[in-house]
Amino acid sequence: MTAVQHIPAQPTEFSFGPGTTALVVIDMQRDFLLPGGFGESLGNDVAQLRKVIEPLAHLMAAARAAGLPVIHTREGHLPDLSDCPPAKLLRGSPSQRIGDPGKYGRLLVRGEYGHGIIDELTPLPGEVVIDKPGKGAFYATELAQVLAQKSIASLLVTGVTTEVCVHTTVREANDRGYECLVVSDCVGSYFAEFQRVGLEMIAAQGGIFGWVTDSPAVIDALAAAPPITRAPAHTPV
Ligand code: C5J
Repeated sequence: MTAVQHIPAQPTEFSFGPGTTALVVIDMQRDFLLPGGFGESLGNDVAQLRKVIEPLAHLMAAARAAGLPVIHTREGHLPDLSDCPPAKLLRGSPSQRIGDPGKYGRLLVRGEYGHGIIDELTPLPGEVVIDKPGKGAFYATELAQVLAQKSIASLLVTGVTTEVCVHTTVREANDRGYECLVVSDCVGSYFAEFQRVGLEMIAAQGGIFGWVTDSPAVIDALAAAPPITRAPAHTPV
């Protein structure tokens, strides 16, 4: 077990054991971040999300250097869309729907180019990539088992979008007993207001389901952490 480290955060300092902490990178996929993907089909300006790439690349490098597991997620569906409920498939009036042919293959379909993680943040060999059909990374995935197997109790949460998949995942994680620190400059929204309020919601009410800080604070704490020794398995609730 490694010594507990502390990161300045809202609403209070975040305490974590580097040996029981993972970096989670949510849905940094071409479909959300490149023009012509699923995100743009919903009428969004993908440039809003691309601000996250550079700070997140630095944070991923720091996490890897410190020995933290980096766990990536991808939102998407089977080619026959059997895991995409009609409520999701048919909602709204997008210019294109999930499964339609797009600039990077069928939108939000596993195995298509657009479903892949952007080149700048490509997972390293051996890093876990969780494919999820929903917004939360725990729903219908093996994430809880992966975290238990790695003895993870705390999550540094990054990715897109702040108010949708990041929020849903942090809420799911909180209910399962994980302590979540959301890294403000490494999460992104298509909407500036949702970004601001989404972060405020996490840390409000004494940290109702998590903590919030920025990547320089996390990188400083990781750099100061002693070498990691792994703890026994954490059992999620
Ligand atoms: C959305 C996500 N926004 N990854 N997905 O549909 O947040």
